[in-house]
Amino acid sequence: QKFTTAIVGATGAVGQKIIEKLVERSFPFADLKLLASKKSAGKQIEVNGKNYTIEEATPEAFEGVDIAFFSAGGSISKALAKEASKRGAIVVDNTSAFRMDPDVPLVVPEVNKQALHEQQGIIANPNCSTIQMVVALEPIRKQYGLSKVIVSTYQAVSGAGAAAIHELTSQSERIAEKQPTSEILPVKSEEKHFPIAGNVIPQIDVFNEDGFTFEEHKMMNETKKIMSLPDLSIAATCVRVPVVTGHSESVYIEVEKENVTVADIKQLLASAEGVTLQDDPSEQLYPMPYFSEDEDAVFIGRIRKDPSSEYGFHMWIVADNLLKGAALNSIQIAEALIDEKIL
Ligand code: 11C
Repeated sequence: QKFTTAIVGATGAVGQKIIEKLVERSFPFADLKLLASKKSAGKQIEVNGKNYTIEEATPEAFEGVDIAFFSAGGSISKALAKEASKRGAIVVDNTSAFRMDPDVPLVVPEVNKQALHEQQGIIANPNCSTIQMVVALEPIRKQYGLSKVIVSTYQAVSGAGAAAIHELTSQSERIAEKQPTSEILPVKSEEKHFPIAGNVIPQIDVFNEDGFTFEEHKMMNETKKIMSLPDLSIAATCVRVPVVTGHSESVYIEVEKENVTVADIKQLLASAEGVTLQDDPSEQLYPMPYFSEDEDAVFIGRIRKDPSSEYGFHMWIVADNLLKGAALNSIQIAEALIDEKIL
């Protein structure tokens, strides 16, 4: 069976990766509808040797569509996702528009594939920094329980879009001048902007009244929802670093069982779905974003026992934020919908 597949935001960074991955993974698409804003309508994109014309994303464009990947920003998803599902499509939404809606499953297939059976037309793809963390935490939770998570992120600029990538690369070329123009980071709509080349910025998205940013809230709330752990003790600090692609995370966890060793955790993660263990200090083997680009796996290393907590462990988690953090996870959701005979 083949499926009429739409991609909303086909010209964007994630949209392009979705197209690449659909082809690479031989996703069974029959017709492909590439949708974008009016500005991009009429442009041609070649997919697997065939030319497709971009159409404007309108409610009517979803007639006959079986599955629609949305990656064009929250306001487009809010305007069109329900229109698509009303016309019979299952929507996999890559924005934060519906993630915390109790009627919308928030899915990372390695963790909570079963939640897909509760779908009512829209499935949310989590935030990139959340996805890579829960892939690492779920096997540990299953085996040893999980009571606490403290995460600090080192997030690549591609998470903030093509303009942020340009800001980093153009500032890097002129780093000696120390007079960079900054218009995008940390948040385009904010009053102040700061250089990212030669800097780290402890702000991703806007601040909440409690002093945490929206990105930090996403990590905390989405993790609880995906892992079905509403009472999990979790806190996040999200930081932008001068890396183009690949989010890194320093994660402290506490397990519930006694006498768990580093060797136990390494053994568990070595065979965990979606994980590549890179952990050998004697060989200087640990994950780095430079080497995670274009890779599907979530890389884990630097696993250590906490010196003062019987239940505490530290680890370092890296993944390509545009792939497992976005395009790849969306397609894995669609593949799981087919496997589970929902699509
Ligand atoms: C970043 N995590 O790195 C953000 C990008 O909610 O899907 C992803 C935003 C989202 O800036």
